[in-house]
Amino acid sequence: MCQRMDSASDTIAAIATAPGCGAIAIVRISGPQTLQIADRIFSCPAQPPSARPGNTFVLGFAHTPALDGSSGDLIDESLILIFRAPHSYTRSDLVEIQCHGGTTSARRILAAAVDAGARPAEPGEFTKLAFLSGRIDLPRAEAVLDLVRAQSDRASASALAQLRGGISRSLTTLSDLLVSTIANLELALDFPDDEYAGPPIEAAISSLELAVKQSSDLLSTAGEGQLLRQGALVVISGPPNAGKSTLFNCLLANERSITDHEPGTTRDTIEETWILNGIPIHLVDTAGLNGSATGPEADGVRRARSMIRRADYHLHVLDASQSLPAASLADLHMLPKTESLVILNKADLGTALTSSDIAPFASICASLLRSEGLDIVRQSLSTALAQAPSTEDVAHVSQRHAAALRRARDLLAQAHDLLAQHSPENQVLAASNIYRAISHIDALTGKHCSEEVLATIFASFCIGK
Ligand SMILES: Nc1nc2c(ncn2[C@@H]2O[C@H](COP(=O)(O)OP(=O)(O)O)[C@@H](O)[C@H]2O)c(=O)[nH]1
Ligand SMILES: [Mg+2]
Repeated sequence: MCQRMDSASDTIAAIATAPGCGAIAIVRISGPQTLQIADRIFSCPAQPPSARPGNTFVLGFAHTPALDGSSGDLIDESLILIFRAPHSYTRSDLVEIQCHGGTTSARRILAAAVDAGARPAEPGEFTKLAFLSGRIDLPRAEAVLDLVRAQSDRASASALAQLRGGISRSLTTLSDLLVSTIANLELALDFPDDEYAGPPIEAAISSLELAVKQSSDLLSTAGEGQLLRQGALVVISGPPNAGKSTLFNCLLANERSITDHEPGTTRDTIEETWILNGIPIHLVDTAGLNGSATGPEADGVRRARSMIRRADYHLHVLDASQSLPAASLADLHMLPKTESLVILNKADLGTALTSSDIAPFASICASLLRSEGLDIVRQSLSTALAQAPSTEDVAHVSQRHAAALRRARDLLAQAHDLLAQHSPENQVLAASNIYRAISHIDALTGKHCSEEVLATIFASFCIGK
């Protein structure tokens, strides 16, 4: 386990709810001084907070710290929830004071807690304490952030599966397998001439095959994990007046972008988040690719091209009622063929342009004005983004997990090949590879990891979590 931070001996406090107008706001306090601080800033009938059992709550008044018998200035009528160590989120004493929403009460209660001896918490510090106290491992701590940030039900289900140990269990199984493999291997290395050295080596070879497979299985969830966490940047492009903004509005089911028969109506890039089958999509409408544009329209075209370069996927709209000018054909062929879908729009006006003219690009015939072809666009986009979406609520490894798992898997595959050569020197090298793979897995679970890694992970949390 990583070394406990000095801050484990501090008592930290933060507003745990988002700023702004809301029904209630919550101030969280945790650490060894929590109950003494609560007694100084919270008054309730009968017993003070510190005399109450854990897992209880009581209605009372939050106030500025009481001094020498004086009761302090009233802040708000509030509820206090008391959690006693080790039965709390951080495993330390913890209270949550629920006051009226808005910004004033919570801010004043936090200030009162700080006056009474608490330190303002850093981002993610409550979850960091939960990790440092051993209550949750690192993948579970990261899942808390994923859950808070989830933009869709699917992303939230994946984060919850990770919070409930989906990834941790697989990593423990893998780590246990490697530890027993190394034990077998060490035995064979200690007694190389022993007639019993052969079977352990063979067992280690099979175990490594299994370990490589387990790593690959976890890694196979990374692509979808990235999609659920970050979403996909889908850019709508095409020549002016083809129906790009009409497509944008149809997909969002919202008249977000202005459409008009006049070319050059959309001058800037317009971005909205849209959830398609649980995948957060950052959908961007762009200015038409007009090579002869000048002034602000030319700026819009530059912005469109810059967006197109960054896109994960392209929806390229063409007016199918007219033949395609050479410049527009050239623009189309700048796009990656496997990550693009062409919408042959305005089919109601005729089909001068057909799918064979734009082969090998995949295309869909549509009349967006009549909402025809939209379902196929949605379906094709969803399939293109998540080839084989997971059907159950499975956890998905993050980019951090994937990077470490790839290193571990490569080391294990090499170890496997080295052992298969049946030479004592290679067996020593193989053992060293397995030890290194174990250390990558330990860094993943947080069993051994640097303060630097932890700081990076928890810095992306919000304050109060
Ligand atoms: N006939 C017909 N007109 C369409 C269709 N889709 C869009 N339009 C019209 O084409 C014009 C340009 O559309 P717009 O979405 O602004 O094109 P953009 O410049 O590519 O964004 C508007 O007058 C739309 O109403 C369609 O399927 N059929
Ligand atoms: Mg437009």
